[in-house]
Amino acid sequence: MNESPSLANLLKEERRFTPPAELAARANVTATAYEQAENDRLGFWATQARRLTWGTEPTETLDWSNPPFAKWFADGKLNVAYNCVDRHVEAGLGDRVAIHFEGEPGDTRTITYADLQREVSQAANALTELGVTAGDRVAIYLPMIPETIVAMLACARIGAPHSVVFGGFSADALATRIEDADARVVITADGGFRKGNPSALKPAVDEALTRPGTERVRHVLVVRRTGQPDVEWHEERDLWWHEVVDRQPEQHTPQDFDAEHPLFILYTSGTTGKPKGILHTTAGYLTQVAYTHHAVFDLKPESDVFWCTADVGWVTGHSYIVYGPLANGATEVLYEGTPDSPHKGRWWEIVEKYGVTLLYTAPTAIRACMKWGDEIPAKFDLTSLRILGSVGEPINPEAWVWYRHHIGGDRTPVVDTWWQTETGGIMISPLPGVTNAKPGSAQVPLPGISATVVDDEGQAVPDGGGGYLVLTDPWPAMLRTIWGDDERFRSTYWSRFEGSYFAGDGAKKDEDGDVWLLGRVDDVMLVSGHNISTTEVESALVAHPKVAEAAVVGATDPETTQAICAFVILRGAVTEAEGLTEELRTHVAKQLGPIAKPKRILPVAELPKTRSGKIMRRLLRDVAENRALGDVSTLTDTSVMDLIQAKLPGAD
Ligand code: 6R9
Repeated sequence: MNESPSLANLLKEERRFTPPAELAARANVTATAYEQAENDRLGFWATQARRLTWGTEPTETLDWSNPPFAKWFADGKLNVAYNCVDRHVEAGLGDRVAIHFEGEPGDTRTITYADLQREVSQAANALTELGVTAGDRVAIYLPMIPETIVAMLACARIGAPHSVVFGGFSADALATRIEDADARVVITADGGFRKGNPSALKPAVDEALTRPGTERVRHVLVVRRTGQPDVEWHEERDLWWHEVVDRQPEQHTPQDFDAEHPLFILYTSGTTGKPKGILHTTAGYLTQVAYTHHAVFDLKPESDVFWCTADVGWVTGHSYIVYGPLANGATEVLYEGTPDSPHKGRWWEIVEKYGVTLLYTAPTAIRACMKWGDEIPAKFDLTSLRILGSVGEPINPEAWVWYRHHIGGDRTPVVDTWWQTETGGIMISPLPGVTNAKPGSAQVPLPGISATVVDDEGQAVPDGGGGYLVLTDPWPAMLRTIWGDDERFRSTYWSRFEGSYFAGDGAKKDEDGDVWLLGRVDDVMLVSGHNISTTEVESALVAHPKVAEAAVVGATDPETTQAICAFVILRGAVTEAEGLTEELRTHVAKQLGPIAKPKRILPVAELPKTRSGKIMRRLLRDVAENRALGDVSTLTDTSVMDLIQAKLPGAD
């Protein structure tokens, strides 16, 4: 990308939404936080660290003497599970609901903080009995059930870093992750429920453990969730969770760990090479996830009901289902299944049932709901909602406005939160009681976070310019390294721009200095000498009333270097009438200018996505360039690609 011109500024979005006066008046965080952090960034984070209960208070904030290896609060000690559970019980909040669990088949459990304390203590005792000690890695391969949270907190309690692997990943993906982390115990379940059926998990573990490199796994702890018959059993190795955990004492004394003790490893697939084990540590991580959850969602723990719909196997689940909300003593919903099972209103039914006030989801889910039709959420009482969040991809302005209107009843601020597995917590986001929101923009770095947009030479671009998003100062929840590969950590994130963290995302700054994320740099297209972001063309397509979702890629083209090729999902009742693709091409040209007019538009039924809902443009590029498909192992549903390829001959 070295000599290519900066991203063109194509999209014009003029809509603005001010914070509701009442919310602004009672907001946890006001505009002064920016000033405080600006004046004394480290002092600001030292203050935030006081949200936690420490065994030994830290006297130093940041040690950056050996960049890019940061140490935060290095001489402090604490226990993460104590902070997420026990201290709330000690404060007299044992009866507060921590988790409203809603299983896909409709079974429910209500777990208070006192219940959670007992369960986490028992699980910690069980792991200790199995020989797990501080520093040992534990792989967790579970559905979205309370035991997943309990298992993670139990690991944290005894200082055993966990590595959660998506329940949807294959035996191969699981084996690679077990091997790389050198895990000693795997926690799994017989299965989970998905789209109305039990779906087995244990067979993938059995298969993974036949692969070389996984021999050091001593035990597999199996939660009984579906009750499927004929679970294969290895007598020496396998143990039922209920047999081992339920008989344990309900007390467990948490031990304090160093602030920089490893908390978890989470693998990100990346586009090439073997998955990167992103390492997060104890106190800096917990400080930032607790602070951001408090600030961005304006959490009032005594009255709010928070619901993050992410899978626990994604970083969003780690930070905003487990560690952030529980450190803050929140009440939250945990839902096992998919949004459309058994019907397309399931999520809204859950919001109504539990009186959810704060909802955090991904653009892909919002666009799916747009596709299913406005009448579905309209059937439910969603008036409890007061703040809506978005994460995972740029949210197209049209989807943002739909979310605010159809889900938020035009009352709720929408917070578009930019961050990564690597950043650990939210980095760029509006504050719901402060920021005048712009649909489609994550807008401003949070207090205490330093981010900017630079050009190819690493110079900050002026307002109105485009380039690459970088983080210019270390932050508490930053990854500490790639597990076992310091050199890859350095070269991946810290070598492109001297002294700054390169996030890998294209971005622009508008005239007010607000940041707009424009997708992964690898996805940026080069068309007749202009860099064009896939995000902007996708947003223009989604702004057309007939389009629910769009994925845009640049396909090699002899005349223009790359040609814009768009895959679109049409809204509910719209059919593929003649002239539709032409209408859409013209619409994009009108919105963004002729340079952005797609050469080809292909209506499809589904798009290839990862488990966290990100569109895998790389596979669409393979299709558009008539190549064999690359690695599909992190795709949710591989049949999607067959459907798309089957449509190709009739394209254009
Ligand atoms: C939390 C998470 C990170 C990548 C990131 C960027 C994209 C996430 C976004 C967003 C625009 C947002 N991304 N949030 N892009 N606006 N609000 O998603 O972590 O799975 O590691 O992905 O996701 O491209 O670099 P992760």
